[in-house]
Amino acid sequence: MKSKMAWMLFLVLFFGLLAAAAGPAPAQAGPITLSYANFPPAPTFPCVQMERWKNEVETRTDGKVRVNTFPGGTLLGAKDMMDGVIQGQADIGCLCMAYQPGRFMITNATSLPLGIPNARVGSLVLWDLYRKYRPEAFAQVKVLAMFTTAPSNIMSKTPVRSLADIQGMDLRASGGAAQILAAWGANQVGMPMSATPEALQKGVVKGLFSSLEVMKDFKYAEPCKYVTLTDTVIYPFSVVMNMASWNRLPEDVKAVFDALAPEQSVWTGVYMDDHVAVANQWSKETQGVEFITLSAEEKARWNERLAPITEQWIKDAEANGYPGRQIVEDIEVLIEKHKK
Ligand code: 3IO
Repeated sequence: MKSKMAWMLFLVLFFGLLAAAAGPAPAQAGPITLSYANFPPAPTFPCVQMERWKNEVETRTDGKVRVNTFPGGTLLGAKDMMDGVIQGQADIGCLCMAYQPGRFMITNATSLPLGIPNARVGSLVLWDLYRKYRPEAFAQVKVLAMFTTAPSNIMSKTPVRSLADIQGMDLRASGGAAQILAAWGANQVGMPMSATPEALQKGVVKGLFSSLEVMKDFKYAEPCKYVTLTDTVIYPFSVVMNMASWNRLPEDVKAVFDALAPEQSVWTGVYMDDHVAVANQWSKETQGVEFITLSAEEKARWNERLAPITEQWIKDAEANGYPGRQIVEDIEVLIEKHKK
């Protein structure tokens, strides 16, 4: 009798330890909970698309998945996003690829001055480019969406009506957009969007170069009473997921995320284009912002300065082992395709 009890105790302990060593059971009782990090404040477009993705996922999985969102850099900051997600500090993160230009060579080619007309087209082009090349830069993560801003324009405290006005002006941008500012003769100051309100406020910069919805969402229309319309160059974004977190998901949830990826990309582009229109009207009507259009001759001078940028990028890309010319041609073809 006694030995039977001891034997049972042994069995219980043995299998108990075995179970503990194997880790938690894969079938969870409650919902699967995922953290989603974002760098700018909640009212801005990267966070608006994040909340939309969260709602779609929670609805389409019938509550099987819960997404906890962290806007404003509360979980990961602008430049820590990719590595933070790779290391598992967040399950999901939204990042602007322009903040690490060399790291995302292929996808950042969308921020060459190739004439992407709006965020809807930009997002479709970027998504297709990603799907064609499957860049090594994303080998350690699962990509959940890719989208772009609308083309960039100059927002400034003093008016920029000609190339002469912009010479040496301290203007904030990042990545491909920063190169374009430099080509126009501005003193480009590189920093993420999330650092810009303070830089503007302290006078470290006299303006910025980005998509115009920020005039409303960051209230830049208060210090920046002038917009110079250049409609040049987008900023590319991606949403990435930690690979182990992805691998842990059940197949039906993976299918929901995969189906949502291209939809989310276009949704964000369309939201951005619509929101730029809203912000422009708000800037003009309630903030007294002047919108400056360059004459055709003046715009030709600005464009002339940009002519060498793409050829130089192709050279650099090919020197680094990327099919630079093919990438540029693909982007040009995709722009025409998605414009229709
Ligand atoms: C951007 C980044 C964060 C929040 C709103 C935004 N609108 C446009 C951008 C593009 C960008 O990343 C940048 O740095 O200009």
